[in-house]
Amino acid sequence: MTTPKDDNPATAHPTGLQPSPADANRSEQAAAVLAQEPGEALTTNQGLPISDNQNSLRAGPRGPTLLEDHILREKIMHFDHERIPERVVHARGAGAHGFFEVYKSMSNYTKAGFLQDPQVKTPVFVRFSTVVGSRGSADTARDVRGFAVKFYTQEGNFDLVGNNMPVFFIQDAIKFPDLVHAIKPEPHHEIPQASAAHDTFWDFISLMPESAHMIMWVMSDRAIPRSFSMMEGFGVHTFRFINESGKSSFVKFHWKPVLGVHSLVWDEAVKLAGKDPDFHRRDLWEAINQGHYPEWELGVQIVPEEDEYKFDFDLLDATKLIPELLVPVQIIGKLTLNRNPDNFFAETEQVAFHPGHIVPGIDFSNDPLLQGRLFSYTDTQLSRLGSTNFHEIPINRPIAAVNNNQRDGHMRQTIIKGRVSYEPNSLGDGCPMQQPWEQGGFVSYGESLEGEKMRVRSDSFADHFSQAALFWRSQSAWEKDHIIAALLFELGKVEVDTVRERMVSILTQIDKFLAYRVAEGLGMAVPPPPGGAADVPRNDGLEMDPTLSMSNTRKDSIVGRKVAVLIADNVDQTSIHAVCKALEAEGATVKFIAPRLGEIKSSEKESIKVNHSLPTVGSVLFDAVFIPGGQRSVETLCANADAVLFVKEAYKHGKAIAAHHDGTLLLAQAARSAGIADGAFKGPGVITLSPQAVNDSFVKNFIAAIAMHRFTERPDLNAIVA
Ligand code: HDE
Repeated sequence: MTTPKDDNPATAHPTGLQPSPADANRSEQAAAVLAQEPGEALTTNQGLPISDNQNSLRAGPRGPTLLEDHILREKIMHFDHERIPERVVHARGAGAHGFFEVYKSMSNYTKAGFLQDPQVKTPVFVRFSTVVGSRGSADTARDVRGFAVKFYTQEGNFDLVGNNMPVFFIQDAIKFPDLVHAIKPEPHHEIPQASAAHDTFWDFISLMPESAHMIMWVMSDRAIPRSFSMMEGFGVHTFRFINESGKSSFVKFHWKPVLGVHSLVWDEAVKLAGKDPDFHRRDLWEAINQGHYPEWELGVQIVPEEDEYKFDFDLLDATKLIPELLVPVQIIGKLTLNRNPDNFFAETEQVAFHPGHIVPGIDFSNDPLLQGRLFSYTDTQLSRLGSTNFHEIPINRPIAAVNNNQRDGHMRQTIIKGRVSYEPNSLGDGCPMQQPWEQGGFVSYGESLEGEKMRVRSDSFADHFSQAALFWRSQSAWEKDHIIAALLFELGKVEVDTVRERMVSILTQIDKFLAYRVAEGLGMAVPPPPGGAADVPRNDGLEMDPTLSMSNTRKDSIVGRKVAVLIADNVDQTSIHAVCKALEAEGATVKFIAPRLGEIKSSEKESIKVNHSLPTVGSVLFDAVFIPGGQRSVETLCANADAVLFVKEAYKHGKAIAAHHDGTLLLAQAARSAGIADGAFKGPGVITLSPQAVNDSFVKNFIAAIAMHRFTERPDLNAIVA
């Protein structure tokens, strides 16, 4: 419905009110919008068409607003209630729709319907999240990432509510509120937001040696992923698979990203929090819009029930993983995200996950952390979504039929006919009826249990350091350096000396060299082991597991990578054509960055549309940089501090840089400004070619360098000021 067009101001408003002089002064654009062809009517929530959405109803042009204005009151009342409580943890997230396909039937292990037929595409909704920060915090904070998948299967919804790290801080759910209180902003001043670098967190952690393994993961670059599509996912707990004949095996779930596992470096993460706090959610959104659908393969580690006690750790302990060297991950299917949500609130915010949403063929283990979660998630949806009917919100609705005798409650949507709402009944022909296992009913696994009722932690949960040490030993040199730097940052922010000392004392049990380096960086002596003079006894098991290091991940694809091309007027167009076409053909995104917006004229007099001006971006938003030739273009860039910083910073962050012909001058300028006297960056991943035309090997070497992700081992990195 549009405002009626009428030249006579006296009759222009159907309300009968005179238009105000302000109406007459509206900008031309606003007038054009108001004058557009009739379209969908603007209405109240009762469907009443609205004739004036610009002015409230008042007594005369300058008089008070009338209480009678039901349209104003409805609109403002709804607005006042737009916010719902954010999730107590995992408040900040981004979601997407997609589908899951199993590669081969898993019927030997599980009767779960969605794991049987490779022809079946099971719809999914996935929500990624940070844990600590509020809804408005930055994406790139050092944190665990939530990786929650809702499978809408024919047998009901199955939620795999996991994280991007395979272990957790605590072994028993009863410690979860303490953990979260410790890591959230300190309650007296609400500082710091979205960060673990403060006293209460490290106070708690230093008193909870069971968190040692998880701390190693959180201090690694896994806690600052490059992209949601470049991180792994883990179900964390041991679950059970149960096949048709009732045989059970233990199972751990893994998501393996098709693009490999890649991270940011800390300086990038910090700068991104300012340059683009939405870095991860934007990356996901754009990848899907561009058709670069993020994909993960589903992997399972299956342990026969009879092998439950075969390991030197307990399968029920969520602070332990099963090393892939001991039980290889079998890849069984693929998840593809191919559709962005239509509405953030309706879908991503209102989606309600629950590890207790399982299907026949999948069951819980007795992991005490998992058992506690089974209570928490329904309870939290009640306070967040306000009603026991949250399952009726479209994003939460199963595609499987829902038939039961639950009734009424706030905001009930389903209108159930008939008078029968109890069971057993005869008036409704006994429906809905219980279903036996053979007909698809869920039957809990009949595990035999015996024991005294007690509050106790099993002795088999006692070794807190072996796997923390295994993780440390499995890291490459640069990963170890980054863990040390993270600990120095985090513990350096701690104000209470005794907390720092306790924490370094825990590190002595993981690795002596690690403890020494951290103690040295904090300006303190290496403290004795926790609780006294002797090291804590433990079982060291494997020397290392290569699957724990990101150095060993896939490095042959540039799909989803973003490449900045630095240009100014008179840039050489021919090299741009050759390089950019090849990059895009490999799935990378190319953006032209110039000192100003608008169009740049190449030396061949062609126009190039600028995507971003230098002051609005930074190298941290990109994975690689290409500097084409063109003498005057490069001279302009050399005189531009933002352009020089762009290149210098990209080098410092280990990114691939290609410079063609005169473009090498900007490289030299950046190196000199970084304090490298001879103007030559020393490390790998810098591809130059001068002065001949761009050739195949230049382009191929650049693509191979981008696929390497980061050259963190460049020898001159630490000397560079950027
Ligand atoms: Fe959660 N967790 N959690 N958690 N969790 C929530 O549920 C909780 C744990 C995880 O995108 C909450 O709906 C307890 C482990 C993800 O909506 C809450 C314990 C793992 C998400 C809750 C844990 C997770 C949540 C907050 C210890 C990895 C976000 C809002 C016993 C396996 C899901 C909500 C989304 C969310 C409780 C530990 C993953 C309060 C009590 C371990 C990915 O119910």
